[in-house]
Amino acid sequence: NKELTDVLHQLGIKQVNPAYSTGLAWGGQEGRKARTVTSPADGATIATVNMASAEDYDKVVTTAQEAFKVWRKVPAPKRGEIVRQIGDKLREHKEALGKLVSYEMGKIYQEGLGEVQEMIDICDFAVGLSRQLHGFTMHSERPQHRMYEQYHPLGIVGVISAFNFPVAVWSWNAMLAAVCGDVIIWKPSEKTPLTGVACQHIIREVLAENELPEGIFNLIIGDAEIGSLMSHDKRVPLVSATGSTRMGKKVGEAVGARLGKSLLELGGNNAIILTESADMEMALRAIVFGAVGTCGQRCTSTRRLIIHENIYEQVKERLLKVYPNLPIGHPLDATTLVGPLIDKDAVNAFTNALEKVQQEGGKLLTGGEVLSGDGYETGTYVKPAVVEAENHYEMVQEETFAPILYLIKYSGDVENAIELQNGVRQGLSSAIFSTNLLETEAFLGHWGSDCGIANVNIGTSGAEIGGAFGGEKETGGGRESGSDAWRVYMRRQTNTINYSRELPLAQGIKFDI
Ligand code: UN1
Repeated sequence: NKELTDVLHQLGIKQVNPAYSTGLAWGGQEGRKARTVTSPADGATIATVNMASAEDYDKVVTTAQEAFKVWRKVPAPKRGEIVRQIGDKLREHKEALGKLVSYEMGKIYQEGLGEVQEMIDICDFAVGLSRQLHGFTMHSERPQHRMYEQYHPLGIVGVISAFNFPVAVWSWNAMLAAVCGDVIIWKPSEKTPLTGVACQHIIREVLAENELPEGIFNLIIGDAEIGSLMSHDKRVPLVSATGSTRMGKKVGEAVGARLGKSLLELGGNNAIILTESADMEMALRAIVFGAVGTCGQRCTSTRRLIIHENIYEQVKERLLKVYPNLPIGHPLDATTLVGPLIDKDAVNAFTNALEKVQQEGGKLLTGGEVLSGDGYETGTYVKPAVVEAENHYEMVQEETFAPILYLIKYSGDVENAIELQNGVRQGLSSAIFSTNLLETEAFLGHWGSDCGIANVNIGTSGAEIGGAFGGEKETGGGRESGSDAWRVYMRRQTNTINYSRELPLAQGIKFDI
């Protein structure tokens, strides 16, 4: 595959079939499990990757600990300067990296580019932030005393990322952590390690040019075993994990048992509410992008549509016109809007969910087929599905990481729709399409949406990096990327300074010796 070879070359990955293990050792095969990475787009082998062993993990942690001793002493704005250089290199490699994301993960090229843009954006954000790691100052109750707080680097931040955003979610964590003075150990999904290797190449160059140790940003390619080592490891004060609720519970429990910090960004079951006053043209684009974009594999993907009964038939009709004509195909083909699912397991999850929801009484209106034939030989391409369902169905309560959109009817007041929208275990993203202020404010009010993200006249997916990203309930409660999400990557210290010659005690306590 000439195109892939060119892309890998541009990204500094010299061999097409390399054997990578860790960002530090790039070791050989001895004692390591090998994994063949194939593209969901055409099934071609991208690389054979050696998975890290427990010893590799240990080596990475030791190297990161050493690097931390250097990095934490670098002034924060100077750390920002390194992140600025990383952002510049990402700009240089945007097309190549976007292509690799698209080819390895299966999202369309436009979304691959979008993902790299998200990385560039968080770099810019982190550069500014590096001069704004602010704490408060307070007035002391004691005379000639001063109180203030400081934020200090935490140490090693473990990042476990998922296949669906193979590089962007790591960058949200890594770039903030880096300006905060932390060092990072990144375990990308074993399904998409090559994009991780490509990023590590970019970072290595920047670190070398600045004579900084590579252990500031570490990459470790491994399976759940490495994730478990990291979660139990006291040397890793913060573990940030993105993925399924099942995985997040394991990480949260292990980190919690040692009273470490975890930042969890887990499953979503995101809904769009369509009220009678919705602008239908706008809503339609948002719904389709949210439901079939990234082939339904975003944690923010639109999974449920809660529609007022008076416009229900109209919405259904419009969707049934659009869905059968969606261009499904190779993600690097410019006309494609729907690429493949990540692998056959994902296809099985898709078909099983459709089968089960129909047993529960759901009605499949369109889609659901696994495509075969020319261009679809991998068996990873499916036709996005629309299903009439009820909110309480077991399958509707689950997050199926595939393009299934459940249509749910509501009647009466918008509060009924909000109740349905909140009536799931997850709480990541939510949206309302309405031009009625009373409805939109009810949705945003304190008895409105219970999600971490609540949008008006915008879909559930495609958040900007400037806001804090994450959600409530089984979504895990963590917040990444913008706003003040940086605070979790630092340890907080309250300082009280006495500049008098007395030693008064707080609360007026008398204690004379
Ligand atoms: C994810 O799917 O884990 O808001 C992240 C969005 C993207 C990020 C999704 N900016 O859809």
